[in-house]
Amino acid sequence: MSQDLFQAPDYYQLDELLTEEHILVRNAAREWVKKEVSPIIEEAAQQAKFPKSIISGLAEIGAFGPYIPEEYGGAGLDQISYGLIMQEIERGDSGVRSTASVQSSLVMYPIWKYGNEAQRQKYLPKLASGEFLGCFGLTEPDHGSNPGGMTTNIKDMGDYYLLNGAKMWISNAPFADVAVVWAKNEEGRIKGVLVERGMEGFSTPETHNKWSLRASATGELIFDNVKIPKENILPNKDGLGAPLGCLDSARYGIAWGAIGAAMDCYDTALRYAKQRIQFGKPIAGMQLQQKKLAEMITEITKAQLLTWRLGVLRNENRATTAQISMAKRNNVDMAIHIAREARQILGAMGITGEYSIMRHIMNLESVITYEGTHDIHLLITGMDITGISAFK
Ligand code: TGC
Ligand code: FAD
Repeated sequence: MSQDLFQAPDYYQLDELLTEEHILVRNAAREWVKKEVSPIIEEAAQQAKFPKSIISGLAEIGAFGPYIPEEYGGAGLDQISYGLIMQEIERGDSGVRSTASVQSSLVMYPIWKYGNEAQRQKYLPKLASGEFLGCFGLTEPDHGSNPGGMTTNIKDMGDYYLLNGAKMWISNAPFADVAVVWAKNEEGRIKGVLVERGMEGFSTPETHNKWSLRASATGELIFDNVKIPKENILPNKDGLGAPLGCLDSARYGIAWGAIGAAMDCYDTALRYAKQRIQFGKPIAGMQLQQKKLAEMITEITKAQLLTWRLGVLRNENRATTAQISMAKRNNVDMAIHIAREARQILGAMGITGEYSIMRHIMNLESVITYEGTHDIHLLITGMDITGISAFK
């Protein structure tokens, strides 16, 4: 990839809405991405390899558990700092942000919120430092948008539980040390189960041939009569609301992350358009290209404002699931549109790995599907404003 010349757009001087701490945290993440992610990410994506070398750096910038209390190894930051870290990481690559999202909001969050003190002490510090990597198993081959229909199950055997079933499309599965798995008990109630690598009957085959999110490893989780010690059940919340609560936190991070991908595409296209001469002048001087660029910065600015406000609401514990859905849906859609337009501004160069845009487009095809599809989030908004569910 060409040298990383990224300059973040801030058209409405939104930095003035941030505290000194937000800016420090954001700038540290921004510098780290420039130094450690940009130089290696294109090759990692081309080779479809998760770049394990970045794990310790992710931990150092506070990307593993940004809002988890410091007593458990987290960074103890607020929700806006969490969002800004996700924005900067996804500016580099959505797959790297995925790793941070899963670790923080889908693994550390449920252990922190739904686990007991022994579980918190055992797992959280190791997850925060990157010594352990985790994954989150909700989706099944036959249950994606409808996770409540899951068939993965646990059976009480007296001294232990027996876990059977399978999960699919699980980020980080191939190398995760611990999996937070959602399974139904004999009463049909969904429980969180901590499954550790090495448990007999537990395997994690990798999913190959992805055209998207190639720098993130995806796999299955297969449970064939896995003996689960009773202390590995998350005791403090059950039902579908437990995994959905984790999704609120991860979807919020994605809303910020998508802005990062969009900013990178816009910035790349703007720089290219100013330099690329056709018909005797820079293409940035052509009305059609200006329309694209002007619409991009308008949409980025609207998304920045929406997301900052959502962060304030989350800091005050007032953000609703439906508000988070709106931001995830809007921002990912905004980013994928900007990426496609930016790609066109670069002409043929836009399809090469010399620039990040094509990789962002392909990544965003996963981001618009996972953590609730574009359509599911629209239905969540529809249900919220009408009071009528259109899912079934
Ligand atoms: P529904 O009847 O609406 O709700 C069931 C129960 O859950 C409660 N609830 C929530 N609780 C906490 N937080 C939320 N956000 C909640 N949303 C709902 C609800 O009150 C109810 O509680 P109770 O006590 O009455 O039982 O459920 P439904 O079966 O109709 O489904 C609703 C629907 C479709 C919105 C939901 O299931 C959904 O969001 N589907 C999308 C699935 C999804 O997002 N999967 C993501 C998998 S993880 C992933 O993709 C990780 S990618 C990570 C990466 O690499 O970055
Ligand atoms: P389906 O649910 O089969 O949906 C197919 C289509 O039907 C979609 O367009 C959808 O919008 C539409 N649809 C579904 N229901 C309705 C309805 N009621 N009304 C109207 N339209 C509807 N899952 C995890 O648990 N953990 C992970 O770590 C994880 N990582 C992922 C990583 C990647 C790279 C990808 C691609 C996915 C990952 N997922 C993960 C799975 C992801 O959450 C699901 O793919 C997603 O929830 C959609 O499920 P599905 O693919 O089965 O699609």
